[in-house]
Amino acid sequence: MPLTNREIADIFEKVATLLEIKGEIIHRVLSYRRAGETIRDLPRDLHAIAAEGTLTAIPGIGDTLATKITEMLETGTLQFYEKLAAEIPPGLVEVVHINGVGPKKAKLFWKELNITTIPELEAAAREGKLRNLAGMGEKSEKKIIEGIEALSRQTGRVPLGIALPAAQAILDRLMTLAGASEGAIAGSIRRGRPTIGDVDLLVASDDATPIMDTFVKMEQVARVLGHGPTKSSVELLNGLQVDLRILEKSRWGTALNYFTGSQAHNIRMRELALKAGYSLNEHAFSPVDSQGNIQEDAPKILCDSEEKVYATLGLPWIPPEIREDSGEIEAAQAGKLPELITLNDIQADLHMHTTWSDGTLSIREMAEAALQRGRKYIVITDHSQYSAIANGLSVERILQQQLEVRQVDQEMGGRIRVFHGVEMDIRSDGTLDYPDEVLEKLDFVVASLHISLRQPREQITQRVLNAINNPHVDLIGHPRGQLLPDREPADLDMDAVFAAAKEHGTALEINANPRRLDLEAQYARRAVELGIPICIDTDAHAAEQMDLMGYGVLTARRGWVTAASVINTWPVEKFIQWTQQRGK
Ligand code: DGT
Ligand code: CA
Ligand code: CA
Ligand code: ZN
Repeated sequence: MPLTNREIADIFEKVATLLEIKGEIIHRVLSYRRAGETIRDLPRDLHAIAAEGTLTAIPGIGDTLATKITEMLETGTLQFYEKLAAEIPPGLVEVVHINGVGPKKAKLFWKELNITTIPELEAAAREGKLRNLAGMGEKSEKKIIEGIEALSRQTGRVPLGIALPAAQAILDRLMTLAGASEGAIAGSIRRGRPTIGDVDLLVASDDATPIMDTFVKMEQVARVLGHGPTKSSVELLNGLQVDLRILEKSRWGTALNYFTGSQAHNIRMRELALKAGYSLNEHAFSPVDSQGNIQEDAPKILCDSEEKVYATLGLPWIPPEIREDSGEIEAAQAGKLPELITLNDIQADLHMHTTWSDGTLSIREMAEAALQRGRKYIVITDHSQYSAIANGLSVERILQQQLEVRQVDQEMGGRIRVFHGVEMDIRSDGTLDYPDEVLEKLDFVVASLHISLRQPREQITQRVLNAINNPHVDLIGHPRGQLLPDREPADLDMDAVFAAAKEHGTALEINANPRRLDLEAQYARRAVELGIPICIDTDAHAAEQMDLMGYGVLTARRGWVTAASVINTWPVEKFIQWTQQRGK
């Protein structure tokens, strides 16, 4: 079977890691690693590019790498990799990926203890055999065990921010075809889950064949996993699996409802249907007798809309984001579904960066970009001094920055208001990165954890509490510190965080960047139940990142959040009033 882009990317990345273990110069290591990353994200099939003879036009691919790609495309293997793998056990590539192990340690374990796989390493660590090696100790041994445990929790799921645009592009393409009358992304994407297992697409049409044929032949398809008249599955070049189902328009409602899920929600729906005398599946409501057997000759109820599916059960339509069997059925029955926040409710963005720290645009440019997107006010929140790699602001620089913010605010002439804030680090030792004399000069203070996220629960929770307890801190940014798909959140005592935030009226963020989506929905829901204000912020470092607000709104909707709880839905007067009440 010919290699896909992803498999070729994997080989290059393995080569990079093996070279690194070998002690090869970093420049060479990086050229393979970058090539791997580039190929993984490439929107076109390498076979097609090679056939055109334009491999070297790919950024980072020179003659040497192009020759290697050609070899893999033609033979399915790479001699250079095979030779390396004979020299250095390829299982070490996995070992290097463990948090707390790098190439040097992997080599040490291999040379000293002949460890070449993760299970061997785990056994050695649990038997206490690592702590006596050079540069190791009990603490680093324990860290490796934790790293292995974290790795085993990894999911292979894809962030929503990658899956949603990919799914939308395919759907848009299919909807241009004649005969496609309805189309939707269903499954976990429609429910706005932060990570996605596979993509589920639905199209309504009376003529499925040409749509199916187009689907399996799309340029971004790496392989066809199944190709049938009503259902096909493909794997994309980036590894994502996409299922497409095509059905008659008359069954659109039941199908969309079924394939949106969640499975738990579907089960509840089926139970309600049975109570009403029907068996419900993706095709129809079918009348059943008292034993629950389908009465084949009785007329079925077809639903061409989801509204009709819910109405048949005496329910109002339930927004997909809350279809998790976590109270939505009961709320619908009681007529108490929340009016969930929408993107249209968003008036402001209270967390963003400029060239003063690690952003790419000036204050003025960010203000213009936000204005273009219909924002009524923004807060400039660059990094504080502790974030040296992000060019964080010294006390002197942040005071200087304030003059520029005030000037831009003037220049914008009321079309958009521009406020001055900061994203202040909560340092590893739990102290805040600026003294109160500085904080009290700012309009809005975000405090965030950026480093030492693996501290024990008590210690890291105390850091966040220190920030909340400071009266100048208005918002905790990306509170749990997770990075999707696989970086675990910090081990925070969220009950303690909520209690403190409630006591001080401090807001908690839903960071809309799809790598974060933090707070996640279940925590946002709890916060809102407790009356804690929420901010949905893009944390933009560039203009386009302001367009990611929708992911934050989806996450909020999953958390049953209504506009009233979200500070940046408020008009600017109310925002100013709120900050004044907090002593600004
Ligand atoms: P994912 O792909 O893991 O991110 O999550 P989903 O929710 O997209 O799950 P998926 O793709 O397996 O199936 C899509 C929907 O189809 C799912 O949300 C509910 C429905 N479904 C699939 N299998 C079953 C099942 O065995 N029972 C029920 N009740 N519904 C199912
Ligand atoms: Ca799915
Ligand atoms: Ca699926
Ligand atoms: Zn930030």
